[in-house]
Amino acid sequence: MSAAAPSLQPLIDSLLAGDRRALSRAITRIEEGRHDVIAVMEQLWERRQGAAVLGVTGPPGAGKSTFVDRLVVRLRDQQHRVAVLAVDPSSPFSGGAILGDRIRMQRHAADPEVFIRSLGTRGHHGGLTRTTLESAVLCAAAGFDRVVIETVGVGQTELEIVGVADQVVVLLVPESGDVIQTMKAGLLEGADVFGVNKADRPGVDELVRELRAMAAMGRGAAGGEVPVFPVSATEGRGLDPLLNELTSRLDSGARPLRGLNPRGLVARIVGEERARLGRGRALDALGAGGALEDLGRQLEEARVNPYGVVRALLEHWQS
Ligand SMILES: Nc1nc2c(ncn2[C@@H]2O[C@H](COP(=O)(O)OP(=O)(O)OP(=O)(O)O)[C@@H](O)[C@H]2O)c(=O)[nH]1
Ligand SMILES: [Mg+2]
Repeated sequence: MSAAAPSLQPLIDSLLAGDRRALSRAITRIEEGRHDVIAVMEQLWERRQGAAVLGVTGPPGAGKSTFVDRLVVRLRDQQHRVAVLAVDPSSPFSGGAILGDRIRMQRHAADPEVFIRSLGTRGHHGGLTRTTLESAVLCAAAGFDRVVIETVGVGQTELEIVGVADQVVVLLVPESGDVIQTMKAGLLEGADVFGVNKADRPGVDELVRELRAMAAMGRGAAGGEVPVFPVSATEGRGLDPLLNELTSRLDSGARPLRGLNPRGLVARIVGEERARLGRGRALDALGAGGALEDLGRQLEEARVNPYGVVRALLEHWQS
């Protein structure tokens, strides 16, 4: 095991001691795509053991945050330390907070055993899957043994984001009917449990029937039939059966990072790092004292065609 850069050791030590600010700072480094994250991850990877990751996904406004707030109450009742990561795939910048999520989970803000963080990617490296995975592992390393990931979406791509989760709850509402029609296959493959939220409104029974029929025909993420629960997250109605199902699944059969394809992960990270190194080499070659410094200068003065310079660089490396 290689140690992280010495300057990072205090951050890692604070994180391992459960310090939420250190955890948040470490996650920011992930979002920024810092190179040193790899050494940090290497050092902390084994610490994911014992933590369970729960994905909550569904269309915008389905009530995910309201549900997560209730889920956190339940997990805290069970003495778990809970981290909530709210992912917004539509925005590359998290800025640290999504207002609605914060408001709906406000009552946990003062609880030192709860960590709430919005997650974005600055778009340079890795993308959201890697950001989510690495942040979840850091939460586990900081002693949060239940990590809840809230993410918008019902399509295959969005479900990939929670591919790192041990259990995935897909939360739907009657208004999302059209979405369901187009997303059936992806929905079923990605879900362990369906919640049909806003059951205090009309239209829920029909959607529950439709989902149950769909679930009976296919296989969910874990290979079994996916249970469907009508709930009202705001009123708390019908929530207990769903929460019982979820927590008992997490307690008994959590499979850390179930959806992870380790070969794919390594291949992707190596690709990213090589690209980064390649960029560095190209800049060196074109910079002061570099083999192609003259070309770099001409590029700056717009006297050469950039694509011609790319060709020259590639030829330079091949020779
Ligand atoms: N009637 C009713 N409204 C609900 C229920 N659950 C949530 N809502 C409302 O739906 C709105 C959206 O709730 P959120 O919890 O923010 O939904 P979300 O899925 O997290 O939304 P995004 O993160 O923006 O995608 C809020 O106004 C909630 O009060 C419910 O069970 N019944
Ligand atoms: Mg939300």
